[in-house]
Amino acid sequence: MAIEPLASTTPQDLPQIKGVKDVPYDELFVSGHRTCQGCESALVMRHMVKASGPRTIVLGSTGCMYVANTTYYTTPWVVPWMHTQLGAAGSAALGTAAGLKVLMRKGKLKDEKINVIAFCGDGGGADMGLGGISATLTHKDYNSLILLYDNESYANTDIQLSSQTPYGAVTTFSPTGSEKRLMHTRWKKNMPGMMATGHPESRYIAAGCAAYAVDLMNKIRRALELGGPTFVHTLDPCPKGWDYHPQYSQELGHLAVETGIWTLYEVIDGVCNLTGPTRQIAEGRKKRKPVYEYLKRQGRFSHFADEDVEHFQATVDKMWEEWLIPGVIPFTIPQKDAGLLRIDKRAKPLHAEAKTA
Ligand SMILES: Cc1ncc(C[n+]2csc(CCOP(=O)(O)OP(=O)(O)O)c2C)c(N)n1
Ligand code: SF4
Ligand SMILES: [Mg+2]
Repeated sequence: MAIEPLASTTPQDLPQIKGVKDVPYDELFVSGHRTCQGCESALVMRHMVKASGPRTIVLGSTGCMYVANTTYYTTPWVVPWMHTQLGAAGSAALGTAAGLKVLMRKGKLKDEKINVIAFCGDGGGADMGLGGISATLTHKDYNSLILLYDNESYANTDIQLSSQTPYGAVTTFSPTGSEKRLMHTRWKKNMPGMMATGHPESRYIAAGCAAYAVDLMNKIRRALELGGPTFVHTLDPCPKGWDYHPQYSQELGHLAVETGIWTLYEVIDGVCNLTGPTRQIAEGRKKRKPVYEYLKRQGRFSHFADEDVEHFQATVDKMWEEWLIPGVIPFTIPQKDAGLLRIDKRAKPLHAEAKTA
């Protein structure tokens, strides 16, 4: 017997959600998973398919959102779902979108809009699968959304360090010790900013957070409506990896944005719009909270000394005060009145400095 799509959502039509009353009733990611209590990545999955509706195919890279969501004989996915290899979200998205297009052109599938969403974690997307995602974002003839859910570690294999792990955080690969308080001192890689600046064929790149559910669902919808290859990056509090009580997940999502550590924005056809509290902060309508408010709530930062908090704060201040677009594009203008294209002649290449030292 043919299974009819759910009637309450019009598959082709994904209007922007104006308020909670507009949020679709249908749940397409339901019970039957084993994610931890308070797992925000699971909430991202739920919001993602709620926003995209039933005519969606989801492809998932290895990680918590694969393993915990596919226990033998159970699944929370109401939409078609397929596992793909850890670094393969980009190629799975492109291959599926291309396959659908061919089948429709040959008349083997009804010609209709089917949303293709491939998700990956920060390990799978920002580290291992970066090249594949980048390649997919250049193929403008194929419609797909890549969603990177970022819990700031390789969580599924017991919280290892990734390029998205924040400065100084404890992971199983970066424990604190008496010899070395901070094992990890690299700043988080700016994945959505990098995708936005480097991929002119992608019409839509965004950064969101499940704590701002309507904002996130609208970003998913806009990506799918604009079409072509698109990318959304979410910051997802993870009680196990970040070491806090599960009841605080939403609060930590809010604090990440309110302290300016995580920025909410979307880049549509090369135009950047800050959204939610990020926009209010940038416009001076809201004051940025001190980063300590966020750091002190998580066990992974409990070894921080005052100087570590100060360094964290100073780096976030720099993102907001010196970057070309606050919290988004990490270029600075060398001389305030010089215009964008003039190169600061005082800047020497690093090797030149090494020679004179
Ligand atoms: C090629 C490959 N290397 C290593 C693994 C083991 N592995 C499975 S899940 C995982 C962690 C993935 O981290 P991330 O993408 O951030 O997703 P998360 O687990 O945090 O949800 C690793 C290393 C694998 N499945 N495949
Ligand atoms: S370890 Fe973190 S990301 Fe994984 S299921 Fe638990 S809360 Fe979610
Ligand atoms: Mg991860």
